[in-house]
Amino acid sequence: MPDNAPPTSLLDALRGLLGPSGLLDAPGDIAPFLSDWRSLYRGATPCVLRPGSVAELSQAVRLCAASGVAMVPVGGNTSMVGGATPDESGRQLVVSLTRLNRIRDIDPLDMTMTAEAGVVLKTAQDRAAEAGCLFPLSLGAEGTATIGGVLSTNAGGNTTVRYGNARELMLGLEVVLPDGQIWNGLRRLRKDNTGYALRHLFVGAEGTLGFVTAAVLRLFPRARAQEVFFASVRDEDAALGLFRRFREADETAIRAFEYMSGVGVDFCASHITGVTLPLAERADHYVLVDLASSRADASLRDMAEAVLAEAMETGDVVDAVIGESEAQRAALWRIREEHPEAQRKEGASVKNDVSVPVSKVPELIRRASDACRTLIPGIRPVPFGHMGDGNIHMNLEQPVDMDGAAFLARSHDIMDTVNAVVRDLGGSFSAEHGIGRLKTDMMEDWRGGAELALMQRIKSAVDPQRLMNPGKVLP
Ligand code: 2HG
Ligand code: ZN
Repeated sequence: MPDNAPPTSLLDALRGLLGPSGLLDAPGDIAPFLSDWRSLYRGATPCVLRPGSVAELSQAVRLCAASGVAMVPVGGNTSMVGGATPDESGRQLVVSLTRLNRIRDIDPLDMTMTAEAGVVLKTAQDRAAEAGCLFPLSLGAEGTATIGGVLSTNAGGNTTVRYGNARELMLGLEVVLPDGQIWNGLRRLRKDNTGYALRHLFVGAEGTLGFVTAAVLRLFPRARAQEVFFASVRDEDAALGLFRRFREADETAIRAFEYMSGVGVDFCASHITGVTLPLAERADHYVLVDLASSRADASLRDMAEAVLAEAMETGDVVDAVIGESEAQRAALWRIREEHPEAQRKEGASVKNDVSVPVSKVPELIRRASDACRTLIPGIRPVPFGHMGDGNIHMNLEQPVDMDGAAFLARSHDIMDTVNAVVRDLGGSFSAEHGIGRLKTDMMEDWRGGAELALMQRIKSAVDPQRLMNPGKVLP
């Protein structure tokens, strides 16, 4: 682990290179970079570098590498696992890429967009829409998360079921390597079998192998029809059954298929202004389905209504509401998107971002909930998320009468309990949020042996001084 403190000469050289707007060292300016979104960690750093160009970043990295000083890349700082927070030593330099925020190119014929790392995800979506296209990656933090961050973490979100996760939306990359070299792999080719696909190394590496500075992203035809509905369902199996019905009716139409528990929706209705249950009766299980088509006729609505009617006849779906306007569709989505905030307002909670084969989702929810109730009586399971791709946020809320800190002290027991079920079902302990700092100690157990040894060798080959985001991903 590198532990060279940044010498004053390095800081002076960086200040000279980046100018006053490119190096923040006032306590008020660096404060937002010292803790993560969930406030799990509190780190220290002498300064935050904000290069204004890829060339500046490259030179800054060369200087840091020459002094053996560690660097922590950060985009929108929305990591759920402390992936972009420096450690407590005060020796790691934070490098924010938010000034690299140009969309370099949009090509509606190639269906590609070349965007720099600091472009906010929502901006990328909007710019694609202005060009008559769709950039489909969509997640709760899209107003803050950046392209560099979503690629570095291989973010998934709501639309993975249809469009894949960030990796599948990336055709080419530009990277500043740990020694400062710039690798320009910004190719926009659908076919390019020319040796190892190096771009895939950096996606999901969480900044431990270098800085993603720009990417060629895939665009899609924009939707001309959209239907969003919110339904109460009999149980978890009925939710999965509905997914199957839609898949059989038109697989390409399903843009998102999200599950929510009654408890989670109750939290949203009580804590989030403007959110109310859009159905007459409360239920224990709900789904939100987002369908889209590039045809502008009524066929999508007809299909949705036919599938719903069929599922209501069998009792799988109890009740449903279809959004009749853009505002109504957004209001239905809000019930789902406000889950993290509602959970936070309700009290202390432990997050488990896990995945299992889609067929096992109902069993995961039931078994993990029961096991946690046995572990801590009164605990409130709040499973929600991306049922259509097998990624459930198997979150647990503290018992009403338990002290929040005492509950959080049991975090490891809770995670172990959920993970035992996940492992038994052939799943993963981290589906879309990554490893960051929070889950490094699970890597040995889950990915040990040849797999982790190979990761360590790749790390040593690409970053021999181990300067890039130390303490993240690899134990
Ligand atoms: C979501 O799907 C995010 O809303 C956050 O991945 C999940 O807060 C969570 O556990
Ligand atoms: Zn999620």
